Amino acid sequence: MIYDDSNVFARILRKEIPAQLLHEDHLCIAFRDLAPQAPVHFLVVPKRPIARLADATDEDKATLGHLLVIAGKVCRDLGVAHDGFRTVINSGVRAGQSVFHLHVHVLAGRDLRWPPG
Ligand code: DGP
Repeated sequence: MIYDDSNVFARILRKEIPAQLLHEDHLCIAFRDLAPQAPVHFLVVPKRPIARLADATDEDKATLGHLLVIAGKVCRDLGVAHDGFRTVINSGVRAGQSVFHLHVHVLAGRDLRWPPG
């Protein structure tokens, strides 16, 4: 899929619209989800323009690994790592992806059922 940089996460990355930032480094940012599905719900978003996980390539390996490391770090910072958290990447319309800039959802702070939706 061709990356379209008018999506809302591209605009947050360009600081055109605000977000409740939890982390920023040279590869990614993490900020709270606008429509939280758990007491803690944040997104880890790479700075690289990747539309979907389905579009990731070998060149994205380090970035993708970094997103998961940061997911765990932010959970430790928020005090929810010990009790448990869930990471989710929706890739494509049928999986429920609505913003076409790859992102990792991180949910915590309540019991999470399995399988998800
Ligand atoms: P997905 O459906 O997997 O593409 O998830 C997109 C998530 O992005 C959804 O949980 C709501 C969140 N979201 C959408 N627009 C905004 C926004 O402007 N700010 C923030 N912080 N989150 C947003």
